[in-house]
Amino acid sequence: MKKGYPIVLVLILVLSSCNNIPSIAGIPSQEDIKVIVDMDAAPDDWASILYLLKHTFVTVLGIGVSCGVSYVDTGVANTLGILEHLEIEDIPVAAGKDTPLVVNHEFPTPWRDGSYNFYGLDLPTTTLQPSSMNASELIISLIENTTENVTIIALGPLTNVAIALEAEPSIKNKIDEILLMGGAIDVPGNVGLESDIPNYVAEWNIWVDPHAADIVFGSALPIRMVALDATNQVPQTQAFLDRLEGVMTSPEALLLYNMTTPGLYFWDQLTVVALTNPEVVTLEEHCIEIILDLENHEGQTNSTEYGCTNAQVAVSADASTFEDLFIGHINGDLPTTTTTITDVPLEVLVLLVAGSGVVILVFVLLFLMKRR
Ligand SMILES: [Ca+2]
Repeated sequence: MKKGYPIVLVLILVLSSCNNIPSIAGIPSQEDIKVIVDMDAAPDDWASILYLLKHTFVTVLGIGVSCGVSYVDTGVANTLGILEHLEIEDIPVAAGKDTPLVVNHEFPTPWRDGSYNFYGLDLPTTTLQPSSMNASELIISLIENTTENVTIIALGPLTNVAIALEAEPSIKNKIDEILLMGGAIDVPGNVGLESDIPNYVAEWNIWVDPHAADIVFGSALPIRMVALDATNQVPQTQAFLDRLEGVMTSPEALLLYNMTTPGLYFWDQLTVVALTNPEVVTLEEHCIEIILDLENHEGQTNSTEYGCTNAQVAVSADASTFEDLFIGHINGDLPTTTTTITDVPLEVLVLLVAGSGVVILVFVLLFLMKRR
């Protein structure tokens, strides 16, 4: 080995370690997130899909529709209608099981009937066809046919996800995380608040299919659960609509305007923003037990003291940051691959400057050795 080469090797090793520089504030460390969305085709689900479609870090591999707010078949047709409106024809949409695994719970009929008129959206009937597979088959097929790991985003009852996990447990090896909207920890549930069902502890998605939730939370997969505790802090407001109206230019932003209803909450929307920007919520570790058969507690996400942690639970949210990110990305105003110098923490700047100095030193040494 020529004299001087050991120094160069050491410097190269130092440089390699600089790859571990922390991610820059506001920018996710993972820049290509493959997701499969399973959702129940309500306006907040679609608004969330608009966000995922517009975000350059995210690739949507496919969409399943679960037995939730919409009826499954109308939910599939409506979702295809939105995709066709956006001229997107290469994302498969599949119908899931149209009832929960065990119980006969369902969302209130007037909510479900709203799917017949597209929840007031004025879009033509689609010519796109659903996947020939059902939703759980689609989930399995997409995971088995991609070389990379995926994230499952569940925005409705967990029926399809649970069926897929039970039918083909090997897919767990290629699932990075299940990110879901559901449950309540330290706030009341919304089932009893929004219906005559005397259950004041459960959240709708978990209540509709508690047995599916039990399978998912018992899967040992990493779970991030965006609970009512967090979504209660992001209301859909007239101020949000007014702000959106003042800036909207993209087709997705125009759709979002018609999908936003003051008085509701950004349930699913907060969940997908937490995918790309985890800092928008505050997480706590919990051991979540799904209550299956205690009267008027079915579907409660009970945080127990005696189990091991099985979920990161979002318990609060930064509404201002959420709105900035949600509007910015859907309208195409926010860059997702660059950042400003003011966003970079001081310690990262120091590392970057030090790293640059090392690079210059390596080139000088190489230059000097070549001259010998
Ligand atoms: Ca939903």
